[in-house]
Amino acid sequence: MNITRRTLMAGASALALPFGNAFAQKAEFTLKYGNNLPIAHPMNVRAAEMATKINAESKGRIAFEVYPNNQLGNDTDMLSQARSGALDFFTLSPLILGTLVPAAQISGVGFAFKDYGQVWPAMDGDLGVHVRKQIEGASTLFAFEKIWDNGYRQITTSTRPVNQPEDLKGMKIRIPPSPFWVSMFKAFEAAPATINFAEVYSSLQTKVVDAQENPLAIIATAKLNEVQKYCSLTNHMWDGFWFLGNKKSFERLPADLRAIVSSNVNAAGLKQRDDVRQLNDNLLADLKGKGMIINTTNADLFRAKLRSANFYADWHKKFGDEAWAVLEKYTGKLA
Ligand code: X2X
Repeated sequence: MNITRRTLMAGASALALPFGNAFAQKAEFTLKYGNNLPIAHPMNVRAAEMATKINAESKGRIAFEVYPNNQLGNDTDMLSQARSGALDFFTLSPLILGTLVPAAQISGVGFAFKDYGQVWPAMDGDLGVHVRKQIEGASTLFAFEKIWDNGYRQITTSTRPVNQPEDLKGMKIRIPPSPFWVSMFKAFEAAPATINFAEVYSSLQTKVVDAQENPLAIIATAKLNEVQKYCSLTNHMWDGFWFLGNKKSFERLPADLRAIVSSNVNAAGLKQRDDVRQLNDNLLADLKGKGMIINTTNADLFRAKLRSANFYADWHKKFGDEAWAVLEKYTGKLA
């Protein structure tokens, strides 16, 4: 199904919330999945489709319910709900998951993946296996094989464009709650503030912070262009969303139902990747048309700044030689 930008923006608003609970009354298992993204984002368009497929393929034995857009609370709230089993599934950036499983942050190393030709072989290959093993070993959670996409992150501000690293000096920039993100923007000598995504729009609107960084699909679907003037294409990191499950909740399902959920979550993830890439590749004109001033940047300058701040060497030490070697197997030498 080829999702055009217009269909995406229009179609999602027709989705009833939470999606998928038409079957709740007679289902044996009601499964709740929460996320932090706007309804119009490809994550929720594909999640709604996935819920319908799971409910139908299980012949109504499962009622898979989707709670989008921070309906169940912010990322910090939903992570603790998923850990306790109050929430069955939750999609979360590997870097925010780093607050619980530090090793998971390795996929977000700044300027590591040159392009998607390096991202998917790593995340569907040995790096993904390594991270998923760490998640299962260190928490009550597991991650499905196919990570969902967020995209390459860009910096937006209400004050000035970011043309080179020096422009970040002292900049009050919002970043997601993650030790990795803090260290990266401290290496740029910015003034990072960790704020959950649920509070980003209001924090920018009230000038608690002057900047934030996200892929274009999120800037557009969360309407951040309404409170941000400049968009600087830094592509400073690739980011994804592990589709996390509570191990105990998932094990309560019989094997045939676990198989239906797994195959549909992974299949939806692959479709969502295509949608996100298509959207991220085609939103520039849209955002320009909405008044954003867009500039490109030279990644080598930002990479050099991170190197001079020992960012790569420090995180190499934190992740360890073995994990770093797995990363560099896909990215080439980083420091
Ligand atoms: O919090 C963010 O910036 C977001 C929406 O990209 C993530 O979930 C990491």
